Amino acid sequence: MIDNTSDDIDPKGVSRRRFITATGSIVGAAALAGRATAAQAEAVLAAAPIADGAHVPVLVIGTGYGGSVAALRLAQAGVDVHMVEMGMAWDTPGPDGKIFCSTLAPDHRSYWLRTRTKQPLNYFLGFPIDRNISRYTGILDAEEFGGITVYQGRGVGGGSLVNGGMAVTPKREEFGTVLPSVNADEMYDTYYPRANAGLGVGAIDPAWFESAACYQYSRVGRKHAGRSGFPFGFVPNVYDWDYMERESAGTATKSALAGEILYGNNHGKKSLQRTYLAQAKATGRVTVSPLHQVTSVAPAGGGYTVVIDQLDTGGDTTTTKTVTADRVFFAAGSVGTSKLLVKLKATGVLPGLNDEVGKGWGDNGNVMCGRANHLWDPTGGLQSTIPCAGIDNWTAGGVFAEVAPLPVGIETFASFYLSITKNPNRAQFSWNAATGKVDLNWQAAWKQPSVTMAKTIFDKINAKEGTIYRTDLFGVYKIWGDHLTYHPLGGAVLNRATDNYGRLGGYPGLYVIDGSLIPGNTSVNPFVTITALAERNIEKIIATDL
Ligand code: FAE
Repeated sequence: MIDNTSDDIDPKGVSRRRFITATGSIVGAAALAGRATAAQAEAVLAAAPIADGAHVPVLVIGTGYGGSVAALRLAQAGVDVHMVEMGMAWDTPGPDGKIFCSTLAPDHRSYWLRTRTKQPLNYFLGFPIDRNISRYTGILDAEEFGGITVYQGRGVGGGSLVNGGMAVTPKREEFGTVLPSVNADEMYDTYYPRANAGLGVGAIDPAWFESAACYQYSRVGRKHAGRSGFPFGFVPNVYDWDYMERESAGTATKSALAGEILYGNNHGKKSLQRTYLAQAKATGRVTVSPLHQVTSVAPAGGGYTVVIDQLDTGGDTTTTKTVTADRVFFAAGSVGTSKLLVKLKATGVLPGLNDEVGKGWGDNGNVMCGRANHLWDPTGGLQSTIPCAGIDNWTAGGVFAEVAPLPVGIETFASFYLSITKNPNRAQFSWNAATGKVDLNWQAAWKQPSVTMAKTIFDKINAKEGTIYRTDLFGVYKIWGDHLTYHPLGGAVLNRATDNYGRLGGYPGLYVIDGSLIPGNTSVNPFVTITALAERNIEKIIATDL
């Protein structure tokens, strides 16, 4: 039997079992890791919790892609910005000397206010692999709605803290379906290049790829795709590829090669803390309040009154603050922004928001599956957590399937895939007065089109290779990971809930600037498009509104 009990570190003190067994070595490890993680921490914005009663020119709700672009560009234009983030700063090493824990040993740092992990891939060899953890304001939120679990990053840097770093610009010919009201020439000439530069997007060295042990799983994926006639290609990423080569050579502390990804990367990944937020910090005009959650935004004499709960690491409110802001940017992510706007409209705080608010939400067609390879086709016991390639059958079959790692540290003979599909279903957020919460009406059955599309690739590969699907990764005899999404999009769709630049009609000075603007699907992984759209919108807003 797999041991599901936790070896967690008490978030308020020192480790239990680990302290006793590893006192000597942990000190050395902390000293080493502390040096390396200091570089990571250096770039983080200085936390300067906002004072009750404060007035700020601009308040940004959330510190993910949209929020970071807005903060940087406004600061560069000479405006002081305060960012409010419900998650932690993630700038201080824990008792083990590391800021983030690995996927193989999730502890209290892993999940947002849970006492048991909720791992996306939650079974192995048919056994459940979730484990007990201490309740803490951890980095990954597995937010459960009726028909779907939505994974989101929590902390200064938003989703960039937990994501796979795949930085994909949609194909030019698909853009009309992604953002129909946006001028594609402007996006491809100006804003996508600006976003890619700002994010530090790079590509793997193809020669190194051919020889790297940690990408055997991708080479197997390529071989199988090719033999079934599917187009296959490299995918850009924000991971520092030179650093990964050094990890592989044994000259740098391992991160992607040590199972770090879902709960943060201690080295190597260029999260927003190292890119947009580091630049924002350099302006001297941006401050941030971590562990602060916005609950209300109400009009107040030309500006807005913002109510904010300050949280402790157990998730309890320690203080409620009321501040005022001339302008407020909603950048709380697709779910966070939609929930706030739907609640504020329904409870009469912002009654003039239009009826499109809460609509047009999609899961970017996410669905996962694994295939069981033959014993002569191993995928490697060492797998980089950073995906670098995918099967592109979007045009013919509506699927872009990334060849994903299964970094469990042993040979599994499995190929694993996260597919983005052209799922047409869209859900709506609504206020539930009885529970005082916002619901999402996504139905579990709405994933079926995604499964059907993904099967156009993997049924064919299985037939060609004489292989079968893995049935032990998402439950007992369950093939499809069809209960979740990593890519929530929509809920305050551009040119519908807002004007064509994210302005909320009827409320001058209120803006939406995150993934909620995008109507449910980007045909590829979404954060480059979220960043590029934010670059486009903030440029217009600075030029015309300030
Ligand atoms: P986001 O980055 O989610 O930031 C919103 C921030 O607002 C968060 O930090 C929240 O904690 C905070 N917040 C929410 N509500 C409040 C409130 N009321 N008060 C204060 N703060 C609040 O939004 N995308 C890719 O393109 N490539 C990938 O490889 C990829 N892999 C992923 C893997 C995982 C496991 C996950 C979860 C996501 C992945 N994504 C990937 C999706 C990507 O991270 C996501 O689309 C963006 O982070 C969304 O950016 P936003 O700016 O919309």
